[in-house]
Amino acid sequence: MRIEHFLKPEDLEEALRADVAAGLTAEPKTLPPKWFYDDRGSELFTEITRLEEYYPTRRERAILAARAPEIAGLTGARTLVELGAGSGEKTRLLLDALGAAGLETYVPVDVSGDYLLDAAEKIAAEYPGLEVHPVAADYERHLSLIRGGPRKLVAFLGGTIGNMTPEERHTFLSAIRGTLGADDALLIGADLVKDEKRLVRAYDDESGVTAEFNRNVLRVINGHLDADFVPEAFDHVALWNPENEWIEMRLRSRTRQEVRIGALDLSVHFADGEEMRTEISAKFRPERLESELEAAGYALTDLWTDPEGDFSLTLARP
Ligand code: AVJ
Repeated sequence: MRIEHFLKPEDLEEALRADVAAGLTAEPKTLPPKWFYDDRGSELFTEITRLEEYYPTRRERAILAARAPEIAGLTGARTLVELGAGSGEKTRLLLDALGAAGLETYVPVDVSGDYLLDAAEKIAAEYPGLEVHPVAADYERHLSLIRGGPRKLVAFLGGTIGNMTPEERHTFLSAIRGTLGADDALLIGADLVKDEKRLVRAYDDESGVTAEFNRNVLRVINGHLDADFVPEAFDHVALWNPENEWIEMRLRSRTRQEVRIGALDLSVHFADGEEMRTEISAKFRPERLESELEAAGYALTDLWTDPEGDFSLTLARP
């Protein structure tokens, strides 16, 4: 199997350098969540999805298990383009249903080439007759390059849309819209606004896995940019931001400290207790999903939730 590459390893390193340089010299400091996911970060995220407190993954899986055949019937998709292709259990629910309804091609898109090829080869082996075309790309930058014939379904699952600000969502949804024809559709998984205690617990679990996941971004920077962050010198913080209706993860410096980023020739000062934002995870109301989709040129045609009303799956069309 061949991967189509729009991203070279150097491009990723360059993007990391630019993000870290900008984020650590900003006031307040920030780091984008996309850099959590090296091998260790991806393992930690998988562990998170199994935590009792972290409901989104199992809720989304329940919705897909119940609705995949309906989605197949409504879209009649011949190509599935999956942005940020995950490890696959949820993908398989979609592939099973779409496959029975005439799916021909699966295009998993992800930044991490190695992982992607592995996952794609497994799927190709399990679904004989399905064409699998993995694409290594940054779906925020290379959307227009991603192919897919007529009747395509673009899926963006997992609630990852919550990592974007409203402005970023508008840009992203509009860019996808630009690649869709009249018979195409967009499927989005989004977490819903709910009781604050449950939300915070989901991002600050008892066993500290999310805290380790959060600190992992510092290890990624150490490894790739010759930095000397001491991850243990930062506390994990998760809080609900009610104005923006998003969860924020932060790292709070336990002391006054200097960190050296060798590859950027940069020294960064942290005050005692200084907080650096590492992720937003927006939670939605159905009205908001509908209005944002409309503003980006779609009609929301279906919105499903799990029986508890925790998570949503939305089908939208041009
Ligand atoms: C993979 C982005 C959907 O926002 O819930 C899990 C990442 N962060 N715990 C989320 C995450 C902390 C997750 N997404």
